[in-house]
Parts: sequence; C-alpha cells; structure tokens
Amino acid sequence: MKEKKGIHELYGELGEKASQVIWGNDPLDSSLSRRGFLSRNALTAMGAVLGGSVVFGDRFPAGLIPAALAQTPEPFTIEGKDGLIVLNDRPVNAEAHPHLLDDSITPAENLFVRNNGHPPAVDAIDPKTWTLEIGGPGVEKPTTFTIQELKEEFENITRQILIECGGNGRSEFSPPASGNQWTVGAVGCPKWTGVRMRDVLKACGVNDKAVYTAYYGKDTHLSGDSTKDPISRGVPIAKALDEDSMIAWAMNDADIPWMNGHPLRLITGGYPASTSGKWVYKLLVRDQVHDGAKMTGTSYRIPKYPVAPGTEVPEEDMIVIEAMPVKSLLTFPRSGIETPVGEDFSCRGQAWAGELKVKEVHTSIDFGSTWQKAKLEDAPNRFAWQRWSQEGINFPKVGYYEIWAKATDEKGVSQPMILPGWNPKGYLNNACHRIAVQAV
Ligand SMILES: Nc1nc2c(c(=O)[nH]1)N[C@H]1C(S)=C(S)[C@@H](COP(=O)(O)O)O[C@H]1N2
Ligand SMILES: [Mo]
Repeated sequence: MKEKKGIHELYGELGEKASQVIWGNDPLDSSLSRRGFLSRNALTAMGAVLGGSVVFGDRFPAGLIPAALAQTPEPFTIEGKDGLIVLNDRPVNAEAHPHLLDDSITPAENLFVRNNGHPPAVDAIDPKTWTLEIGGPGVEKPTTFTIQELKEEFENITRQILIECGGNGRSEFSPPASGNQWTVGAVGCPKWTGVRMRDVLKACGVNDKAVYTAYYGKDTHLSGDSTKDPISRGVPIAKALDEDSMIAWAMNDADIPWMNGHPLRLITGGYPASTSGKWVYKLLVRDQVHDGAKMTGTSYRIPKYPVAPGTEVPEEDMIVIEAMPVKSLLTFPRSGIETPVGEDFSCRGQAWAGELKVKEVHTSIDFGSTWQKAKLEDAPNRFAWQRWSQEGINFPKVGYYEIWAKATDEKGVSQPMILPGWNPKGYLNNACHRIAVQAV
C-alpha cells in the first residue's frame, strides 16, 4: 500500500473538470436527471476523472461528490498545532485531517481549536493566581478557589474524554449554514486531569434551586466590548453533577494548550464541546436555564421537529442540543491511497456516541449496498471514543472505490449514510465518513 501523492493537486486539476462532469453547465442537463441521479455517461466520465472505473458505479448515490474530489482545504499552521487546517484566523478555528486522529489519545498538536472570541493573552495567564469563583442562587456557600486549592481539596481524576464541536460536519449541509465550515475534524479525544465538578459544587452547598450551570471564560468579545461575553453556556444540573463532568487543569499529562483553555477548563463529555468552557474563572449555578451568549436563538439549538431544508423555525420551537449523536471516523489509511488488487486491505478508525456506547461498526466498499462488521474495542472509560478496525477487505478489480464507515449505538441507532436532518445552523451532521481508494 503506498500513499498516493498530491490529492490536493488531483483536486486542483480535476476539481473543475469533475464538477462539469457531475453538474454540467446546467444542473438539469443530461449528466444529472431530474431526480438527481447521475447518468451512465456522467459516471463513465467521472471514472476517467478519478483515474479508473467506478467499480460499484451502479450503486453510487444520487448527486454525491466522490470522496476523492470532496473539499480538502489546504493546511495552514498555527504554533503548536502543525497539522491543523485553519478555517478562520479571527477568531482562530482549526480542524484536524481525519488521518491525524488515528492515535488512541489525541496529541495536543492535533486537537482542534474553536474560539468564539479572542483568547486571553498568554502573559495574562498565571496558574498560581488564577481563581475559579463558584456562586449563583443554586449554591448555599459561594466560594472562590485557586487551582492549588482545587488540587488539594478534591480527589484528582484522569479521564480520556472526547470533545466535538456541535457544528462539526457543517460544510455538507445544503442550503449551507453560516458558521465555520467544519468538515470532519472538529473532534478529538485527549486525556484530562482535574477534579469532579460535582465534588466542587457539593462543597459549595448545591441546593434544590439549582437548575443549570453558567460558565464564564477570560476570552474577550471580538468587538472589543468588555461588557459582552464571546460565549457563556452551561449544562442542566444533573449533567454538572455527573460523576465524569470535570474541572480540568491538565491535558495529556501537561498543561492544557493555551488555545484549548489553559490554565482551567470544564469538560462535559458527550455534550457539544461548546458546553466545555475554556479559560474558566466563574461557574454559576442558576435557578433557570442559562441564557448567556450562544444559549439562545439558533445557537447550539435545533428545531424540536424535523424541518425541510431552508425552513425558518420560530424561536420557541428551537431546543438546546444535549447529548451528541453516534458517529465514526476512518483514520487510516488517508483518503486517496492506492492499493494492489488481490492484496488484503485493512482500515481502522474511531467511533463514539455522545453519552452512549457504540455497539457496532460496519464498513462498506460498494457505496452502502453491503456492509461488513468491523472489530470494535471498548472505550478506556465513559465518554471516550472506541477504536475499530476492519481486516481482510478485498477489492475485486482495478478501479475507484470508497470505504464508508457506519457506527451503531447501544440503542440500535446508526449514522445516516449521507446527511441527517437539516437545521438552521448546521449542527449534528453525523453522516458516514468515507475515504477514496484506488485499486491498481
Ligand atoms: N471560554 C470559551 N470557552 C469555549 C469556547 C470559547 O470560544 N470560549 N468555545 C467553545 C466551543 S464552541 C467549542 S467546540 C470548544 C472547543 O474546544 P477546543 O478549542 O479546546 O477544541 O470550546 C468551547 N468552550
Ligand atoms: Mo463548538
């Protein structure tokens, strides 16, 4: 198996040609029927573009862009995050290529960054003097702790916990949703060390008025207006009191990277990562659902019933996203490789399911017509991803293939093959991940 060089070059050279082949000059011309199916001619032409015939071309879904030609943004580097693809630099938002998420424990340089404002300046962060204030009507004894006090007064725990942006996968929605056009890499699963949020809240006398938490971070609003928070979210009190919700000061046995919330952040596994506040200095326990920045309107909220793409949904019909859905990634090999026909081919990846376990992972080499069950490992602890692998794949003849991976959670819910329900801000796209393979 060798790495096929220059998928970017392939995209550059062939992208335009391919889009002509697929869409034609007029979207309703002969390459795409009125029902959106590619014509036989278009498939044959697409095979030429891809450098081989599309072996299971008769099973290729309507209107889908082949994985080999799907958007692959150019890398751009930020210090300490060499492999990430930067989507935006004001604020900084950067995601990982899926093949960089192959480690069991995501290294710091491959962990995505999602900032809503400007992070606090590095020299303004001193872990020795940093404090966390706990207050609000939901606690009897408001208290302010230094990080040292948190370390000494509460049991220290280490957990591998996945964080994923609620908007991961947004780029595939149509009509498009505004916001960072994440592909698949706004996810990672590092190891965090800290204390249980539960122990700290209990020490502050959490009472029966407690409904929801509200975090505040030291980052600043993009407008420069110091009275505005870039983001201030929280979780239902039951989630805050979950035994694995954390207040963390270390990641992978080192300081948390600056961009990921040094010196103190929250980790609420299974929920969208927007609930895991970075650079946190205040945590309130409110007697009502929090209404801070990015808690209302269309932010991190979805319609409470399925809607047709493009629908305008009344505010009162939007609900806050809680646990994230089942999902998986193919992390090895990287998309676009070549492999000899007749040689055993294997692939592997990660799978996760919000607050649930993943029960099964299947892969397909014929655009989802048939599926083979993969080997699946247990997670090291709750809210970590599970590794899966598939061996003994045989490509029957020379040509273009895609490998699709599909996970199923413990309740029997699987990932959709292409796109889940549309929502105004493009959250929760848990469609099957796919990679392109050329059998030669
Ligand atoms: N203070 C603060 N916390 C924050 C954010 C932020 O902009 N400021 N972004 C949130 C969002 S939307 C996500 S997806 C995660 C991203 O965490 P990461 O940058 O460590 O990957 O942090 C969350 N916590
Ligand atoms: Mo996010």
